[in-house]
Amino acid sequence: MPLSKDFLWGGAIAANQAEGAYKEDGKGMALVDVLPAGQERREALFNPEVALKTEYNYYPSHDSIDFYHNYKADIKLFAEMGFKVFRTSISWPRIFPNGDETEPNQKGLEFYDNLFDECKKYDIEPLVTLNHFDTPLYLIEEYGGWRNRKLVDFYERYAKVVLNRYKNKVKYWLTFNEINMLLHIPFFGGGLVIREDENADQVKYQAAHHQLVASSLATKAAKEINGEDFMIGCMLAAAEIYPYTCHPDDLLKSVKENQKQYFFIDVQSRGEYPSYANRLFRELDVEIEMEPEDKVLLKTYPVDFISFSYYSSRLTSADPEVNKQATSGNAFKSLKNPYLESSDWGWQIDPVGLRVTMNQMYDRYQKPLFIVENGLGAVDELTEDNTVEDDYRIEYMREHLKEMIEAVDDGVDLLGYTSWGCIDIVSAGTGEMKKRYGFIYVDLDNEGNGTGKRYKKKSFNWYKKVIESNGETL
Ligand code: P53
Repeated sequence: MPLSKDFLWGGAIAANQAEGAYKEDGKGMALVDVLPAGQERREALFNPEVALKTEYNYYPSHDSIDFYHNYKADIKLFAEMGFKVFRTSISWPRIFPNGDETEPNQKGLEFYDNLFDECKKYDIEPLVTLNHFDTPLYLIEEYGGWRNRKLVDFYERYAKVVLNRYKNKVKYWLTFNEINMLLHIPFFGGGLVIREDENADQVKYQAAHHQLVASSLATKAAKEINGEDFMIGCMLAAAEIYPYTCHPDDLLKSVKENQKQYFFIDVQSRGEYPSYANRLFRELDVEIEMEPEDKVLLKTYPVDFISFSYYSSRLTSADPEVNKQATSGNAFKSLKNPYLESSDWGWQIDPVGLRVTMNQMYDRYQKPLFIVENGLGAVDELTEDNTVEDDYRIEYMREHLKEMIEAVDDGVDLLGYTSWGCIDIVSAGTGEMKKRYGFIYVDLDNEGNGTGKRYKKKSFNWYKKVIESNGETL
């Protein structure tokens, strides 16, 4: 078996999709707190200017699954499955409600103390994202989100506070969730509201530069606070982009599209802007404004490891006519791959693509990888005896884990695997509860009705055995 005995098995959630308690104990509003559910959410995500002015009937993040009050019982269930690691995020506006304060909110800090202590009780290593789609709303309304360089300072202050506070409780940190999401859903990733008369690429890449600098500053702070005891990672929404045909133009197109994804990690891991960015920026008419010290900073403080989410591969063509048929099951547009099946939400299922992606990333960076999201969002039905026969989820995960193990056998250094939404939570993309990923069913519907009770699905016991056997029994 290629997996080492200290391989970190576990599951992942994010504060804004699970905690609820959106105003409790002094928490400020996050950008997700103004996003509705369902079809309205898609519109809001791509038209945030309207969304910010609209009163919706229901906001899924306000209560979510109330992890804020249920975390003890939930972590106990994770421990029962044998989790060695639990990925969650710290809600920035719980710590700095508006984002630009100088003093943190003590109640917010206490919550995460208690949460991490609870993990320690079961020897579960927390893996903590500093910013997962929940930039404080005030920083968007008052400063324009990540287009404003001031956000770098606010983020640095926040990062220093939490890195210091939890230095004896948390070893693994991620600076930004799916940093490349900024290009695809700029409001989610960067709190950006882009006007029609602006060069959107200019705004996005400038904001990206700010996040890249902020990420390096967090890494710098981490090294100063806790030296080598911290492990700091970046996080990419990864998915190899395949050429539609073997036509050389299609291959070239896929190479170029892949570069656009890897751009972020190239900077975070190698510590400098990649050479292909010169031409890309020229063609997009983008000019990055930098402070004199930025380049040295990026070079001096790269990440220690590279984490990523993987749900499916993508497909692109050099022929604009063909590319018109690309559809988006999620934030990423893709052509239909005739060899693949799709999930209930149209995400194409490609386990081999995980092995491909891992090989590509490891070849490129030669740093340990960490799969921090992977899983199947599906419609689950609670049976009469209070379980879910989610064989489709087991099948999805089994096939992905097989390929993951193959990739490790290929020589990829992999720290761990945390499946996405180990307990049912609100979907990021659609705001629905109906799109479930968990091993644990939560009795809530799309409008927030239900008891909120937790039930073990069939996959619960399956995953427990996977962990127990360190991946031998799939
Ligand atoms: P949901 C789109 C494409 C790939 C990853 O997504 C994405 C998204 C956003 O929808 O986000 C990540 O909940 C993200 C999680 C999110 C998960 O994928 O839309 O880091 O917050 O929940 C799954 O099905």
